[in-house]
Amino acid sequence: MENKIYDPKMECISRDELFEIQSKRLAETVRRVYDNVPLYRKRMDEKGVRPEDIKTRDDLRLLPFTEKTDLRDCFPFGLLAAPKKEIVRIQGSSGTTGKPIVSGYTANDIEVWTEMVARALTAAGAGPDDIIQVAYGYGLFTGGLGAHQGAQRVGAMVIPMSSGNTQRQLMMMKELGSTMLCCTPSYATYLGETAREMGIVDDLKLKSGCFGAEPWSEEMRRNLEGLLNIDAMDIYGLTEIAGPGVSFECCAKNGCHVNEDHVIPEIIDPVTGEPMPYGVPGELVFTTITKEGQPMLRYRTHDICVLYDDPCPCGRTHVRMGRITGRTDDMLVIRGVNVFPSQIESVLVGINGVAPHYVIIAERENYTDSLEVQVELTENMFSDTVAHIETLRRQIADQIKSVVGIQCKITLVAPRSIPRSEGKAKRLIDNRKI
Ligand code: DLL
Repeated sequence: MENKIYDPKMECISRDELFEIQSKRLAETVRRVYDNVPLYRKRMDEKGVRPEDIKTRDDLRLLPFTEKTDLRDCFPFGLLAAPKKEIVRIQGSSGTTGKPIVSGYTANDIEVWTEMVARALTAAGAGPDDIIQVAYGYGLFTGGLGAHQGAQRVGAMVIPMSSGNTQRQLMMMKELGSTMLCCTPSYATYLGETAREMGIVDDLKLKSGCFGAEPWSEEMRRNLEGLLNIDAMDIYGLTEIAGPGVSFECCAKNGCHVNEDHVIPEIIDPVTGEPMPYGVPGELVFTTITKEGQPMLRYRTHDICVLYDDPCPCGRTHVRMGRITGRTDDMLVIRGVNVFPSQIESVLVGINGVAPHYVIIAERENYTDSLEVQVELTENMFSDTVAHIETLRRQIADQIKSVVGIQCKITLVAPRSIPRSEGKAKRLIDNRKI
């Protein structure tokens, strides 16, 4: 059967042509959400904006913003712009509380997303001769299935390993001759180090990889490229907009090209909400312009970066994002998993024996992130037996794992030992230098 390969023409069209396409698709999206999503209709009515006011891409600034809290408040289906029977897939990621935020995809949304990832993999050198090992997690998280679909679209052979099980990953990588790897950069580093320890790096056929889902640096790239003898490319995305492939790096390795025929990026001043020019750092905002299931108007990612519109030597005309240099909220990305301190707090308040005083400490050692939660014991618990305290520690660790999705180190400390603050409590200490 003929393999359906995407059309690369769109990535190199002139900025003027792109403007026309974006304007048309934006107007259609606005009409669609106004007619089908009560929240958007209400927000636009409050601003006095009618769908017909949105004629070109430049009218974007008239539209209201959307926040992660809107997804939580409308959970699970309140933001759907298509009938539920047209939704063929749900993906999700962590929200600010225990509840995940979810996104519904129509069959066409899956097609578009697949194409976006296929572009990313192609830019990283993938083609039908490749064997692509997907070591992102499969499930609600978009990494595994997203990379998988894109890899199939370029005609490659896919190994759907999912994350973890490092020895087995490396055995398969060696025996099947994987040529590309898709996973978080921290897990790739770990795989590389383990492969070095096992002395099998020279037996591997890897040539490149698409790494994302968490912030990483040029230093981390150099280290990873050296460990595995590969080209390490960045890939960015978020569940609310599509998943991986919202933007991706090309061979120039100078920022991630945003798939601008499907999403419109903006940089805004995080305090005033005013749009900022290219080249100035600020908060990244996306509007989807081809999504049917759950379109997003001016979605505030809270990721901080810069957009560049200068020409790229690769020939793609879509603007590029610089690396994510921080967040405007307190979300942490730990080994690709989004963690909000409020999720941890929601677990702690429901547990007897600990006081509502805690600190969350993020560390990065050997390019791998870890989280420690220090929690104060109550006076009563403090004088209990060591065995009871250990049971409590394990209970906290298990509950946090089930809500947040990652294992944290739990340290139980004496009553009143966590410094009290006179202002806003400093509950988060991020010691990572990214
Ligand atoms: O992390 C989607 C993804 C999967 C991207 C696989 C790339 C590869 P979420 O779980 O919704 O989706 O988390 C999205 O992760 O807002 C960023 O803060 C962070 N993030 C994702 N990719 C990158 C990256 C997926 N390349 C959140 N660099 C985003 C820095 C990233 N941060």
